[in-house]
Amino acid sequence: TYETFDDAYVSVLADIYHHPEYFNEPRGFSSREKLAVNFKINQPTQRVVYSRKRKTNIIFNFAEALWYITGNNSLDYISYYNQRMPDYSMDGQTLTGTAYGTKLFHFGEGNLNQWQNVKKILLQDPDSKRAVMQIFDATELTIERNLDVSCTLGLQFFVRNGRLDMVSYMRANDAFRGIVSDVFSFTLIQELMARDLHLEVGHYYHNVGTMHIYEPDNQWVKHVLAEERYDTFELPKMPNEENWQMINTLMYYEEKLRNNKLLMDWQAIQQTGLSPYWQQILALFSIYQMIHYHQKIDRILFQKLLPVYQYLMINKWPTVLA
Ligand code: 5HM
Repeated sequence: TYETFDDAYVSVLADIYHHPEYFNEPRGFSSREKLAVNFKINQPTQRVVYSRKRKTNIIFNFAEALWYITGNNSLDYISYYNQRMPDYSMDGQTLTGTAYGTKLFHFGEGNLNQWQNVKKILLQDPDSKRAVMQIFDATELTIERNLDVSCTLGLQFFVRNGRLDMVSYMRANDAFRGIVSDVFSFTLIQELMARDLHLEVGHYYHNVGTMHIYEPDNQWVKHVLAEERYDTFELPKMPNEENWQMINTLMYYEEKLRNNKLLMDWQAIQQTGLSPYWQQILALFSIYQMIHYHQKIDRILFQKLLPVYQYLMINKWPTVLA
């Protein structure tokens, strides 16, 4: 059990690195692994790693979580935030395994909205043990040379002691890279579901079939594990309000910023009708647009970011922002 994800990350990474059970090469990639790894986080809202060496990309984290939450599977969208995403796409337009949002909101042939199903079940029977959103789909293994098979099997929600706990189940997780964005996105989904149900966030439980580190990352992992203790921050909590409407508005502007059709300063962001929590995320996207398109950084806007976001941005893009 750990208080925050930052605590869990360093400890699990060290354990896989120093005490692997197996060395092998699935699909030809050398790695070390441990099977059936799990941990619990007491404060799932504290979902960021603050390492100076393994630099969290807070922009990608929010972009990916919102990609899931809005049921999007577009490669265009996600590759603007991460240039390596096209490597996983079979058709150059969508992602099939990694685009969990399509699974959550449009599952299978029946186009099932699993979010609504789970919400309904928990409203009817808060003690339920059936509130599962399935992600991995058996048909993914029947596709020849599939580049993108869901690593996540599913997410399970529990109302316990009046709070919303969540358990995630993954068949495979990269303990150095993938886990950082996975835990971020899953716990944000947990927090959004908690708000939907008017509950506080409870615990988060992470369960993984194979937790591994790829061999080319070994040197870098060693540096991260040798790092002195660094500063940590407090992330803001999602407010109790019309979050779906906020997300809708946020993503309306996100599309314009991503396509460089609009520039937004602090004043423009305040006039969107977004609440402060969501304004901060729009401000992050606006600054990322300036970085991505090599525009002059709006220093006033940057100064309006919460200290935690300023820290993460400078850590990731020191030469552009310092
Ligand atoms: O051969 P396989 O399909 O398992 O390769 C996918 C790799 O991406 C695995 O190492 C898995 O740990 C990592 N991964 C992750 O950690 C992939 C996804 C995408 O679903 C993810 N987290 N969310």
